[in-house]
Order: sequence, then C-alpha cells, then structure tokens
Amino acid sequence: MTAELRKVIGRIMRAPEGFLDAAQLDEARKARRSFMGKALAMGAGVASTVASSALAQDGDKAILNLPTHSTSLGLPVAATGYGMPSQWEKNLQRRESPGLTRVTQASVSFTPLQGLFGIITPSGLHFERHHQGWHDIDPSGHRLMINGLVQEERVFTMDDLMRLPSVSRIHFIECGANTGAEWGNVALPTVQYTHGMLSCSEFTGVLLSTLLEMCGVDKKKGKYVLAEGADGSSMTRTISMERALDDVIVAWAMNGEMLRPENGYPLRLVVPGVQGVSWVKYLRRIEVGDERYDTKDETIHYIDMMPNGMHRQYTSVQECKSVITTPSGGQVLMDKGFYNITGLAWSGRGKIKRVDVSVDGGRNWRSARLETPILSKALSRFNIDWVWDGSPTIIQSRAIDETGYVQPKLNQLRAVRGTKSIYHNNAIQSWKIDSNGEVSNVQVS
Ligand SMILES: Nc1nc2c(c(=O)[nH]1)N[C@H]1C(S)=C(S)[C@@H](COP(=O)(O)O)O[C@H]1N2
Ligand SMILES: [Mo]
Repeated sequence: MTAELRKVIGRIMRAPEGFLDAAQLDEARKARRSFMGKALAMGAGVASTVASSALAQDGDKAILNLPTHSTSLGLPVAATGYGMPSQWEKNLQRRESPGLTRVTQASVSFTPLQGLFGIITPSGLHFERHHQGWHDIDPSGHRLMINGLVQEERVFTMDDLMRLPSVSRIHFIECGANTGAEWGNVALPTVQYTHGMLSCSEFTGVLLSTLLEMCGVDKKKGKYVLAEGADGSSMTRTISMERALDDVIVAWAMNGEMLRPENGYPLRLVVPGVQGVSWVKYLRRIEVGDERYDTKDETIHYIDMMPNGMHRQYTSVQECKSVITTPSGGQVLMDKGFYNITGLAWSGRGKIKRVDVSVDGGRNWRSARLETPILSKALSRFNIDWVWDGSPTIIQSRAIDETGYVQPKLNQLRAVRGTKSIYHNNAIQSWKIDSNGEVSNVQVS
C-alpha cells in the first residue's frame, strides 16, 4: 500500500490567497474526483504541485507544442527599473483580516506564510503593524537623539549613523499578538491569519551598544533604555540595559536595501528574539534611565491576562514556536500519495535544535529535516516526507530550542495562562485533513 502510494506525487491546491473561494473549492473537488478516477484507472498518476497547473492532467503532451516564448524575442532589459514578481504570482499578497480593527491606520497586514519558501521574507510581503498609520519620511531631515544617563547627549543624522561600523544579521520579528485570536477557540482559517504576524529578514545597522558607548553611557545607574518612534502613535518601549548592550541593532536596511517605509524607513530598532512592539519604527530617540518607564505600550497593551485576573507585564521574549505552512488551512490535498510537509520554527532564546512532526494527531512524532543555516533568533525551515493514505488525520509540528524548551500543547499553555490572553500564544498548531483532502484549523487537547 505505502510503496504504491509513494509513486503518486500528491498534488496540493495551494491557493496563494491562503484559502479557496467557493468556486475554486468546487473546481478542486471536481478535479479531485476526476483525478482519483483516472489515477485508479492508470494505477498511478503524476502531476504538478503548483496551483496554476494543479488541474492539468495531460501535461506530458504539452511539452511537444512550442509556446510563443520559445519562438519569439523576449522583453528588453530594464523594462522595469525595479523588478517585480511574475504576473502569475499576483495573488500572493499581504492581507488584512477583515474586521480585525476599526481603522486601517491602526491595523495589521499578514505575511502569506503558506506561499513562501526558505527563511527570508520578501520585503514586499513583510507583515505590517501600525498603531497610527505609516509614513515615508525624508531621511535628510530624520534625527536620532540619545539622552538621559549619558556623559554626552547627542543627535545623529542618518549620514552620521551610516558612517559607523555596521553589522548585518538575520532575525525573525513576530508581533506579540501573533496567533492571539486562537487563545479561546479556533478563530481563523489559514496560516496567513493565524501566524502571519511573523517575518524574517537580514537587517543592517549599527549596534545600539556602539552608540551608547559613543555617548558615554552610565552603565552603573543606567538600568534601562526607552526607545521612541517618530510617528503619531508615540510608540515607546523599555528595554533592559543588558539587552541594549547585547545584540540590539539600530537598523536602516532590510534584505539588502534601505528599509521599506511600512517597516520604519529610515531607521528602526531591531531587538532580536523580542516581540515586535519593541522594534520601534521611525526611531528618533533613545533615553537611558534608572527604572522602567511603564509607558502605555507596556502597561495597557502587550500584557498577559493571567487566570487569577492579574496582568503580567514585560513578557518580551518570543518563546519557541513552530507551524506547518504546507499543508495548512485552506489548502486541498488532491489525492493520496507523497507530500513534503514543510514549515517554520523559531525561538527568541536562540537556535532551533529539533522539530518533530506528527501526522496522527500527536500520538507519534518523527524528527523533521532542518534546513541550513540554523541561526539564532531567526526562522528555521523544516521539511519531512509524508505519504498520505487518504484517511482523515491531524498534522502538527513541535519545536525544541537550544535551551531544551519544548513548544507546549495548547492545553498545557492554557493550564498556566488561561484563555483570556491576547499575546504570546506559542502553542502547537493543529491542521485537520479531511478524507476529501480539505485542510482546516482545529484545536486538539
Ligand atoms: N513607531 C512605531 N513603531 C512600531 C509600531 C508602530 O505602530 N509605530 N508597531 C510595533 C508593533 S506592535 C510591531 S508588531 C512591529 C511591526 O513591525 P512591521 O510593521 O515592520 O512588521 O513594529 C513595532 N514598532
Ligand atoms: Mo505588535
């Protein structure tokens, strides 16, 4: 049975949008029925895994007809000064979750994790979280001030900063509210919406420690720094001096080019391993102080409601977490057979050590292949072979980081945290696969 199924490359109706609309779903079901009929008749079928050709069943003959692009002149260079994705990929978009927020200036657009490969998020698909809209700030007028418990308070221009010794490092950024809607019940259909406040990029900038040293920071009295953004949201977050002097970057570049305006152009803080809110965009001021600042973004927002009714403050580190991105909610497995299960794992405390995958609702676990590089406080990509026998099942991934911390089950997390939280949900995600191949979001104990 298994050896036979292995010959069949399972086809996935991927839907770059993350989910299929009613008409597409109908088409998938029809195609699935006719494919299953043919596969049975032929013994085994071969087909592609991409959405656009998922329905092609006689693709082998197409290779004989030379298409126009093989017999004509192509486009000249520099048709576009800045390259864009193929027209065939136009459905792969950041998307807002309808009704999530009242106004689109204080909103989120989610990264389409289901359509991405490897660990780097293309800059145009990096998720956005704005509290008060975004701006495209003229860098020549932008300044960064460092004040407070320092020998010399200073104001830097962008030119001043970009002359300094820089570092380039790959890190994930995850909003503390990522997966927040899932605390109570299943709330969202696709991985884009459940986990898409997550991106990973190479950031370039000057270490905050370099700037603090230049200003003669008082390391004895200075226990904290406050980071402040230049937009109207008055985004301000306290960061411990220990962390500020460690790996925090005052960054101007992302994935080889200057930051995108939505992501903080011309300057943002990169606080590796820490929730997104501390990655202050449009960074204009760092103040060194002797106590925590208890700003609105750390007393009212980004706090955890515990089961005893008390709020927990300053949960900053994003704990070890993982999610299967394919197959994931909204996709459809078109037939039985071989599939590559793939997903992402990350930890705010360092490197990913192992990712286990279950294809039977958590009873048995196998270790997935981790792709290199495996970097500290960055996304790691995992892959594992799977032969689906066509029966309904639940697939899950569980990550373990280099500290030995194991990603918890939802119920283990709820036992400690209750169900009233919004932030910091790093539970194991379950995707249910129906006998008709449809994948959906479920919660299991
Ligand atoms: N100035 C400023 N910085 C900000 C925000 C903001 O609204 N204004 N949002 C924060 C939050 S809550 C998150 S999750 C990250 C999102 O960064 P991104 O939009 O680049 O994904 O930026 C943080 N920094
Ligand atoms: Mo956030």
